[in-house]
Amino acid sequence: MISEALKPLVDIEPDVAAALAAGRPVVALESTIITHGMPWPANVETARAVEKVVRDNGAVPATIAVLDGRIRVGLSERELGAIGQAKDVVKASGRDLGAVLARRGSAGTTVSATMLIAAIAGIGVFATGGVGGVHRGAEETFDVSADLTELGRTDVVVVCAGVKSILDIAKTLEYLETQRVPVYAFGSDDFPAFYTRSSGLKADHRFDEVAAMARAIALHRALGTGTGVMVANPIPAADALDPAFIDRAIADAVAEAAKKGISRKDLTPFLLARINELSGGRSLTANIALVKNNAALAARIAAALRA
Ligand code: PSU
Ligand code: MN
Repeated sequence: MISEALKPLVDIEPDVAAALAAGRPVVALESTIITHGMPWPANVETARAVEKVVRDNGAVPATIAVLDGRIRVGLSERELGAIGQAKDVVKASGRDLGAVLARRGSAGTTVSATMLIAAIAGIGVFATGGVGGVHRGAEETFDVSADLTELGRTDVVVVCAGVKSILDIAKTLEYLETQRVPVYAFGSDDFPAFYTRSSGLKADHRFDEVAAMARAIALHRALGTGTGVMVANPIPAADALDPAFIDRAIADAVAEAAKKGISRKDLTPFLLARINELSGGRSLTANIALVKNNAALAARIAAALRA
């Protein structure tokens, strides 16, 4: 539900509004991945390709962002191109939205902000690449992404490829358990690690069929816990990276960030960019493949939930 105070500041794109009104499947997409997660022009090409994958799988895509002080649910091709190149676009998690709107700013929305906006717009399924999590060394820094607390309080299904080992994956799974967020792995016993199909840790629940997973999601919602669901979809085998290769790039990037004192909201974008350089672009290629794979699954889940 969009509150009266917010209504004048929210634009729902006509295609998205029509689908929501008719009960047809809609998939939300985030925009920090465009503004801070990938370099131009791959960011814009990917954003457009991901929207097409959602359409090809029977749902309407709604890329969410803040543009010039307005919450936008669904962007045009031109707008996707513009935010992918703009320099004055900040990274906004849920807590930043009020301030960005008040100063009529523009922002890429993180998983937490996108979940919040999707929920008020009535969109229940959201696809992304990787969610934030508990960072390595969090026992010192307390760096735990707001994505995890939002999953604990907002009833939106987030389809991701697991979390990458820039994070402490075991602590991230513990935190999700504390937040009462179920983790459903698709077609795997293991919780995936973004660039690779397994983190070496088991997921709580495995589903091999979209229909069965949608049934579990519907029942989870019926229980009224109010939490989201994390769907962890392993990267396709053909696109997965060699674990030793990518772990080295990640370890080097994490060490460099620590040496340079990079922290807080700058840390994840720094690590993603550095890993892309250190891997000679292979992390970006894998990232693009897994986001498309997640968009297709999210569209199928959204369709199954409507059935
Ligand atoms: N992981 C990625 N790509 C991304 C992000 C994470 O592989 O673009 C972005 C997402 O928008 C996510 C955010 O919500 O980073 C998390 O940031 P932080 O770790 O600062 O909470
Ligand atoms: Mn953080």
